[in-house]
Amino acid sequence: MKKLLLINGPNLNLLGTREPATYGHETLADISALCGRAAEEFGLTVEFRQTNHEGELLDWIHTARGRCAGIVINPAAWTHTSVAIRDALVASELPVIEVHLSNVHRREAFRHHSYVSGIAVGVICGLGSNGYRLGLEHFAHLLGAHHG
Ligand code: CA2
Repeated sequence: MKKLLLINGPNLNLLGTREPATYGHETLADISALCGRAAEEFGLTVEFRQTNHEGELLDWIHTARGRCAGIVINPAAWTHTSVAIRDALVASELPVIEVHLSNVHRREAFRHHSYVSGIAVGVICGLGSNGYRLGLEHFAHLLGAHHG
């Protein structure tokens, strides 16, 4: 089984409780369940996590090296601020797919720049929770995992 680390940044624990016009009605638990089903379908295993603490996210990226085959990340607001997350992702030497629920390019100018996109295999944004599923599907292709 190919294992992926799927990590979510700050405030995403609030999903489904506020700002549904921007982020939809699904909770993070709903998205975790969706990713679990998609992983099974694509012959992958997924560790799905969320944190509001940047250092914790960095530690998870560091320990993914040698243990996981790739990283799917929604860095949330840290997308636009964190050189540290970019550096940790590079140091992991793992392929990275960046996911955003909303289309950041239709939103405020400060969301148009990402520190992660330049080192990612690809970026999916604006497709809601389906973006996570598509990210996992792409990893299944990249890693040659077998659909079940
Ligand atoms: O669209 C995305 O997935 C974002 O990564 C979400 C971040 C935002 O800062 C990025 O620009 C785009 C914000 C996540 C906060 O999530 C909330 C969910 C419900 C209520 C409040 C915040």
